Amino acid sequence: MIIGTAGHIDHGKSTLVQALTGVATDRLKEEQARGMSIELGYAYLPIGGAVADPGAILGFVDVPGHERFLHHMLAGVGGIDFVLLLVALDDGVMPQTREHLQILQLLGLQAGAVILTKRDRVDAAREAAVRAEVDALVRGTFLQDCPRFALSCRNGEGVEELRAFLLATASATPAKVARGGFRLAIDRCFTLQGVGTVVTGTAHAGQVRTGDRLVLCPGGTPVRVRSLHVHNVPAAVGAAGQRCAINIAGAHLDRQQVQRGQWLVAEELAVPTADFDFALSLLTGEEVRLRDGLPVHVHLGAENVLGRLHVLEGPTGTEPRLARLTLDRPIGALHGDRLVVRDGAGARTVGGGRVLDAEPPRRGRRTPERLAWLRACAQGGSTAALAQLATAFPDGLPLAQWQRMANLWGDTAVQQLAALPVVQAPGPLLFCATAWRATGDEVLGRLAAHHAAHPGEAGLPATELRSALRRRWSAAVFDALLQQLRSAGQLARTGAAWHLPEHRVRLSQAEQRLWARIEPLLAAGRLAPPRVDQLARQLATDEAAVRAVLDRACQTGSAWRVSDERYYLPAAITELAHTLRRLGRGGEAAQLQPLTAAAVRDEIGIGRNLVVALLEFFDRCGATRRVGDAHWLCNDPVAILEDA
Ligand SMILES: Nc1nc2c(ncn2[C@@H]2O[C@H](COP(=O)(O)OP(=O)(O)OP(=O)(O)O)[C@@H](O)[C@H]2O)c(=O)[nH]1
Ligand SMILES: [Mg+2]
Repeated sequence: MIIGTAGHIDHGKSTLVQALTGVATDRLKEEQARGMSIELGYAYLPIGGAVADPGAILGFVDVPGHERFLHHMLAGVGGIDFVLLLVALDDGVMPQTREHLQILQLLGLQAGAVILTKRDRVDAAREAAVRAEVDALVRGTFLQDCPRFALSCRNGEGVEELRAFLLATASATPAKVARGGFRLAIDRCFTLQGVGTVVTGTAHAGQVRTGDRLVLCPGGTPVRVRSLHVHNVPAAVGAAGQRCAINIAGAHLDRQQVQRGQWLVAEELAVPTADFDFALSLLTGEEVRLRDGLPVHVHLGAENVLGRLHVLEGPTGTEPRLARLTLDRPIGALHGDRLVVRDGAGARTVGGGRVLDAEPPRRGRRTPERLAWLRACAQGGSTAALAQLATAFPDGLPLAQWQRMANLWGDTAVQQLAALPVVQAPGPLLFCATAWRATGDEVLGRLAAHHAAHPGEAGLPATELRSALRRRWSAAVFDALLQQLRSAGQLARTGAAWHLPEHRVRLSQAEQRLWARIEPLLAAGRLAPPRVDQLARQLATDEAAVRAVLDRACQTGSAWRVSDERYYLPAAITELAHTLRRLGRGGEAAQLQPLTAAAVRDEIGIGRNLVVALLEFFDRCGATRRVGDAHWLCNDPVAILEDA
């Protein structure tokens, strides 16, 4: 458990941490000279039992109370689980007591205790008055019903009770679930003699082990974990909810470029963002100051960055506002991260909230679809948001983007997705299963209408079907839909034409009569059937009529068009495909051989020009590829023809 202090300057935070842990956290010369904290202080207290077990150690983050160092306070409280809000009994509730509490509330903290300090300085009447002030302060906040301790660090009264309470609370608090990719909010970076670069911070998700490869975000520098300390003791594994000190190394690592505010993350999470959408809770009184593009300081994790605030919608009912932050520079931010927003001068807290979508689109930020997606993200998180997939991402949501939102990878992601109403398409992209089926139905409906209107046509090519959808689906995604319908037996393809499986091109009676005379001539010609003009002459018919019937026969799958002049029966083409496969694979030698016109001609004994036309036909089918004068097999020609 990580415990943070909070409260007004000089109310005794650092003194209390020292009384509890024995560690003096004000270590800077300036802090000692001025008698106040400036930077964050860290201390650890073993719970008892094995000290080497990081789970048995309480971590303390001591923050400064001075309002000028509020940005340090914000960097410190981003990763705490439990807060000690200190109120000195002589001073009572002061401005930073209120401001710190507001910040903790905005960060969504759930647990803590109020500590009334300097009891040695006041009488019972004063203590009662301050208790009443505290009652009013915490009403309606997460600290409303929390335990209170009155104590003195001067004479030690009450300190033991508090320590016992914290140890008991920590023992009763289950460890955080450390799932997903690792994330650590860096709050310090230093160089240790003989060790190298060390970063410290609170792990927000996942686990880290010696040898792991991680990335600095933003920056993108890859590093390797040399060793680590968890809660100040050497450890093999660090996990979410623990303070870690990690010794990192990397060929491109420059100590000067590692800063508080950066994250150390698993590779798949290293996607910095300069704008994100979030659920904004405003502090009372800030509403009137709100305007589009308001300059603000954004505090997220240990980061502090300038940006502009744009309200997107709301508030509606009890729901917070939806807003976008456009930052001056990219930072590491993920769905679910808490943040605090202060005014441009860094003097006032404006509000705070939770990141909903860290990879928002540039355009259409306020469309009803977009707002519905954000509302779903706010209410049910990354999984529930998928219910809005159809409208928010009609062209698919990149799988990796959703995985970053959910911080869900590997088998866990596969299992979770399998249980959800989504379809994975090439990209990989996620589609709403219902919308996916509806698009399939739309395609089937369009084809049914086409068949009814044009019974003599084989069907429609994929490109035409896709452009009719008026959606920006890629050819690959649309093809996946068609293939799925085909596997399900709902769709078939002849040549390039997609059609309903039961659809047959019907030749008119006149066409059928002519085809019945053409077919035997093609069959007799076998691997060298007559040209169109020769057929017309032999049958004493118009050449255009012969060509029209041949084209129609191609649509029904009864013939193949090899060139403008030459049509083959399927049996002959299949025979050629077998021959080319055998020759191209090098026969017994089993080594790819070039298919030159001469070699093929020698094998099948037909004219050179015809062989050239056939090889070009197989090129077009995708079975062979021309390189110089030769053609090389690149796919199985027999399989390709069967598939077509
Ligand atoms: N009499 C009395 N003095 C105390 C007690 N606790 C702290 N002090 C004194 O109060 C002064 C401020 O204490 P700190 O612990 O530095 O206060 P802080 O809250 O850490 O202050 P910042 O970090 O600067 O916000 C010091 O001089 C302490 O000795 C107490 O219980 N009784
Ligand atoms: Mg202090």
